[in-house]
Amino acid sequence: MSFLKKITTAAVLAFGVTAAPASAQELKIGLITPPPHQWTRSAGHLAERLAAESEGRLKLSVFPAGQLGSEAQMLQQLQSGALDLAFMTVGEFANRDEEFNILVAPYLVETAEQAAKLLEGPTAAALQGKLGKLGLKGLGFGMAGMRIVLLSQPLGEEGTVKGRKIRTVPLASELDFWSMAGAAPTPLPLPDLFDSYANGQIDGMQLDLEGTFNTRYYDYSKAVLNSRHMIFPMVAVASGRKWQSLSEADRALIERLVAEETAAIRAAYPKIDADYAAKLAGAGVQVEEAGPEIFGSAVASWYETWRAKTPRLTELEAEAKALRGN
Ligand code: 3HB
Repeated sequence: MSFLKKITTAAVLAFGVTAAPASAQELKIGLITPPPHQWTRSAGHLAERLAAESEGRLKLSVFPAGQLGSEAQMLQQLQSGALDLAFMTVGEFANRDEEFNILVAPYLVETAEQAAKLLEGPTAAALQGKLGKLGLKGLGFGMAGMRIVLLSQPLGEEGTVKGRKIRTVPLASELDFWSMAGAAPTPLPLPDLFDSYANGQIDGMQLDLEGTFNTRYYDYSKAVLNSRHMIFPMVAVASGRKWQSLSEADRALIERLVAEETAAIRAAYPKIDADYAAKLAGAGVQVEEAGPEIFGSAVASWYETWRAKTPRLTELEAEAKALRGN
């Protein structure tokens, strides 16, 4: 073997580089979640599978932690074709189409298993069908863990979140819910959350067990309340513009692999929630059970308002009721 060939072989072994065909197409996926988050791991897994199954023709680069900007900016990039794929929260969709708000209705379901099933149901499919008018191609729903509440100070005597400044996702229905609970909702996207909490600009947040452990929000919290009060869907989308330019075979491949990835995410979250509950317990964090009473009368008020605003909510409630079996 020539010296040059030896060096090249060594480099390939060292960096695991496989020669991409000359026609390799570069695709980008954007997310706001940090590297340890399941959505980011799943995006990495999708990249590996796309490379393998397209035999190196499709190369997907992953941009986590809001590297490409906020979700509002990512949505614009998807619409212009500057970004190819994204795993997004429902925030930006809800801001453009009121019906997406219903996915975060309080206490729709009781478990992450039921949340996964709800996101496989007809109402979720109907909402996915509406993404086309936003210049996107919907590729399926993933999810994160059930929502919990963290507070920098314990619940007071009255046992509610009233009067606290609480971080929400920038989403009308969540703002409404917290206002109805007598709190002061403060919309903050995930990448901006740590500094605001650590600096005391907010008194609490709604998040999930995964983020609580990975970002060590428990260090700043006197109460970690396992309220499981909402589900938290993820929407996998492609740029509609980019989609048009792909070959039929590539579209079919991407569609299949993203559907498999989102299905794996939905299936994984019951265990992810349980694993992070165990990790928090292992770190000595006391996670308390908390029921809807911590929100005062917000649940009833929220349904009254949002049933009138979005008739489709009633359909989703019926699906959820059947899943809960109560
Ligand atoms: C959030 O609370 O903003 C959030 C949480 C996730 C994933 C994405 C966003 O687990």
